[in-house]
Amino acid sequence: MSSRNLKIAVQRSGRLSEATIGLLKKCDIGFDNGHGKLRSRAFNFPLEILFLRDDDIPRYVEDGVADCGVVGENVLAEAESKLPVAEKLGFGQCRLAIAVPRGSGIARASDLDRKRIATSYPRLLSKFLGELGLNVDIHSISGSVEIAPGVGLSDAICDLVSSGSTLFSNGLEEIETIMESEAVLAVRPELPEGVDRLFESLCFRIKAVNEARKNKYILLNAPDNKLAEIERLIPGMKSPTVMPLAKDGWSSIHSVIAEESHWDVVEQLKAAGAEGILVISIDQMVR
Ligand code: PRT
Ligand code: ZN
Repeated sequence: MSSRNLKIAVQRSGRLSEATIGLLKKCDIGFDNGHGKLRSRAFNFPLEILFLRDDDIPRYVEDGVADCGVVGENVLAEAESKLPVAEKLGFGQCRLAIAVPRGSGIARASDLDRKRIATSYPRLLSKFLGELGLNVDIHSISGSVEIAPGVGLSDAICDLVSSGSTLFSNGLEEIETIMESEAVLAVRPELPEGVDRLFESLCFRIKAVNEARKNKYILLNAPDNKLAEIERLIPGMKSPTVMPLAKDGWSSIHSVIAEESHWDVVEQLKAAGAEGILVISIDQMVR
């Protein structure tokens, strides 16, 4: 048994909070995340959850107050954090981009020389512009970056974009992407003995949940003379399970298929003679 709990830092309230809490719950880790809580102890896994502002998470992990944390790659990069990333988590996707007012005549990064850019990401922006040899006036502001050109503070902005609707509704258009980002699980490089095993168990569960999200379980009935074609469509993890039905000349087939293409496969299965097709979500999957 380990001497103490594993401690994980998560965003208290913001764009990553719901997905992070959802991920831990899908790992069957139960805890109370009641409103305004700053820390919580899981009841069925030796885990303590610290709820923090996302910008503080790299520092808390580096200082060892938390052992690991869920945070955007953009935050780690802006903090110039050297923390290793144990898992990419597949949510919180966005990009850090430079945008300009539509019709400004600024079409590419090289047009930004001697211009003013407002951003909450001054380090990443200045590194990007420095590599291009551009001389730009960076205004570091902490929020509402998208209104800066409209109020005359800057000629361009550098901010996170996901759907693009914020840019659009502020009359802005993207001209350059500086980095792509998603939420990751960052970890302290040297975990104490015992805590390292807890962290491995947590990663094992997270991997199983993420793998499950990308796949579906499929069951169907098929006439035996169509089995070969149907097995080719759903090869599964090793091979599909084929079991005879009580009705002569028919079999039941079980397999796993990729979530992203499952509708196409279901159509092909139907066309190939399959019947009674059931598609079921998987909670956890270990290859
Ligand atoms: O309070 P705290 O400091 O914890 O939160 P925060 O306000 O600093 O961060 P928050 O909750 O806004 O974002 C947390 C993390 O979510 C970011 O660090 C990114 O890793 C990730 N993420 C993903 C985003 C977005 N998508 C995103 N679209 N973070 C911010 N935005 C903002 C963007 O700044 C802009 O204002 O959403 C707007 C653009 O969105 P679209 O959809 O209109 O393009
Ligand atoms: Zn923040």
